[in-house]
Amino acid sequence: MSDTSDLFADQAPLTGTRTPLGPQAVVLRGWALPQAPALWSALQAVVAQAPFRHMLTPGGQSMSVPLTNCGALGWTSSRAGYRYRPDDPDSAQPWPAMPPAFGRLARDAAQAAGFDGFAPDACLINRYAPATRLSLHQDRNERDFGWPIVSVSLGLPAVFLWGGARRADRCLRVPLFHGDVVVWGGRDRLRFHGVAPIGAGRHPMTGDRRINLTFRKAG
Ligand code: MD3
Ligand code: FE
Repeated sequence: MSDTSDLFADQAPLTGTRTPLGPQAVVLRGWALPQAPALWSALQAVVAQAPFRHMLTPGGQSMSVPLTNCGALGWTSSRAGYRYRPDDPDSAQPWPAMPPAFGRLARDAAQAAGFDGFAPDACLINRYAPATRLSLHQDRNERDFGWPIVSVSLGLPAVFLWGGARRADRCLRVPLFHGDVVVWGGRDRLRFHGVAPIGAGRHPMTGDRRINLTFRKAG
């Protein structure tokens, strides 16, 4: 487990810049920084209603990254497979509503990246502890791949792995910091991607965690 505090040193001068990852994928550096405290407090209300939990993979393993959802639909994994559902399987209640600050940020970031009219109905929330990772995968459980995905990083930094159309394609390693927003759409929507093991560290807002919000139009 590497210490990533050195990564923080490079963060401030990047704020406000754009890092293109592909023809239709871009990192908006620090885009969410002004909203971060509001996002954090809205998140506390979401997790009070729908706590983070380790879901089972279709193969029966416990996922190392605990997750929860808000919005009309939530992404779930179980022995039966991956699917979006309107209810939290743990409580049998609807997922918490999408906080207005979440929906606005996702719409505005999508627009800034050239995708007008993005109205996400699902927000998947991943929580990473140091040493946890997300292995290479594609996101293909959504109905219409024409809509982009918007991701917001909070807390500890991560190295995002950005691959190609095939699993074996080489990955670009992209550092993502607190407040960074990434928008992926069009031809880049089905690329393989993952998250390298999180390094040890402490962030003033999240403690020793990284939180990632991913906004999707799933239904
Ligand atoms: C690129 N989450 O939940 S963010 C996921 O940081 C996921 O928690 C990562 O991959 C995380 O599925 C990466 C965003 C992300 C989401 C969907 C994508 C990147 C994507 C779909 C296509 C290409
Ligand atoms: Fe993904």
